Amino acid sequence: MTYTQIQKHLSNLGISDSEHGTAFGSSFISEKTTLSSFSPVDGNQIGTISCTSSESYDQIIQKAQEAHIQWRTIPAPKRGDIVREFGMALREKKQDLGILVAYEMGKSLQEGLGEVQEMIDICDFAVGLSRQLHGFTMHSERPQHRMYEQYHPLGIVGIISAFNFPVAVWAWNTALAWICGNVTIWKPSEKTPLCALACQKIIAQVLDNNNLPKAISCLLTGGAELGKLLANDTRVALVSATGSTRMGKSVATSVAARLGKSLLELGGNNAMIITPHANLQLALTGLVFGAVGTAGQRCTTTRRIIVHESILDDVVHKLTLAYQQLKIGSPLNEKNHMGPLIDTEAANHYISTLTEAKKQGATPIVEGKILTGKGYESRCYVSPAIYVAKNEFPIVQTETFAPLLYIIPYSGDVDNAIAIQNNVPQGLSSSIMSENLRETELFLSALGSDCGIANVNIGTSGAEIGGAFGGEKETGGGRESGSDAWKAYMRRQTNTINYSTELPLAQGIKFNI
Ligand code: UN1
Repeated sequence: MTYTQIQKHLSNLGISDSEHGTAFGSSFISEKTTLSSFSPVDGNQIGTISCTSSESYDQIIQKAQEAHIQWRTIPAPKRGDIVREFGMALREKKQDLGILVAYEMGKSLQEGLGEVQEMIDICDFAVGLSRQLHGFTMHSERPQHRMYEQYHPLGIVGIISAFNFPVAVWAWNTALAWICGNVTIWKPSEKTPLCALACQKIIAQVLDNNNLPKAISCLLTGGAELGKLLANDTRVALVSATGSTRMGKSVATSVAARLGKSLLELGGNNAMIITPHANLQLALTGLVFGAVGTAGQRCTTTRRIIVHESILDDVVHKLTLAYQQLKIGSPLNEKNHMGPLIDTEAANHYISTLTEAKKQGATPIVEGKILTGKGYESRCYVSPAIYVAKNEFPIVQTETFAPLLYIIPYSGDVDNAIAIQNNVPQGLSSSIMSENLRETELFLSALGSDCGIANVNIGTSGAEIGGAFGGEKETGGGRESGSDAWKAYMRRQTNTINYSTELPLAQGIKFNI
């Protein structure tokens, strides 16, 4: 795909190379500071966007509060209708937005389109959910009394998202937040501001077509200071943050200090266990996609494989062969399996991690490096690495957001592999490759994986939107996307109604006056 072709798709999304408005898609910025977006694909500057000033931040919050007053009075199924229209608009723009995601973030076009598909899927899910925001009813201990629970909107939901899923993670949050009657304020990664702007323009058009306030969906552009503003702002009822554990701890601390709500989806250190009962062909496919897909920049990326010693040589041999077949290059060329890392800083960090891993005692099986030459001018392309390591190495205990896979051998029973898999601070995704029921059921039991996601005969990445998505321990404990994750976006109220002529007290207490 040529740059001229890419530009055509950008202009279909209303993105020009110098964008000046951010909040509500129109000019609203008073500070001069700007953010430039560079593509890791070819190093080109794609566009420049104005940053939100603290003055405009306050105006955005006020507009969002006003919009919420109107939005919360609209019945949930009608709010669902708006989300349906958003899903339809995304279907129309799928190709354009998928290309922008691939070009600005650097993931393969297929994955870029897949990300937009996740947005469409969550919209469909949210539309159905808009008629199912159910609460329980209970039997009261008092005669002629009725008790039930209902769910109400929270107000403003702040969303902090990362560069690696520049559009889908926002959509998981917003689609649910909106049907629940909230308005949203999005602080996207400063590395992918144009993806955010394109999404904002699509939803702004849908809101406009329906004569609804555009501030139902707000956008902040700029650096980490904006995330901090959201975290400290008592007017923001819930802050949903996706990104590093370091960022999550800072958000969680600020939100907790004001007793606000937070929903955290942070780092993973995901492992695949391969037992002697695994179908190795299946394991390899899931493993290679899990380790090098999105150039190792998914929070669900497979970072460790825990392999039984009896099959270690076979796995290493097959994996090495598979890595030799990998094609690395422009993610817009569908022949390539792996595109670039997000920027040169990420590439340099990858290389210094490889050096550090060797220093700590890890042995390279496949060595990683920064690629140079034709097609690699952006200096963001790297080759993936496989190192044999011990789980207790400090470097293995941390998340490196790059295609570095550690092989950790285990001996004896599957319990030993499970103990290794759990012995890290993070708890997002996990998987076991085995056709032995005793092993797989143990892995899924309370004695098994301690992660939020535990898969059998599937890799660690590529979760469907219908399940609750998130993890335990340093992953933050939040759940986004499917199942009953919507409850995090609402406040629960218990109602007790007395339709008798008496006032009996609970617990049988008598209080006569
Ligand atoms: C993320 O990397 O933050 O499960 C989200 C997956 C994707 C979502 C990843 N559906 O790999």
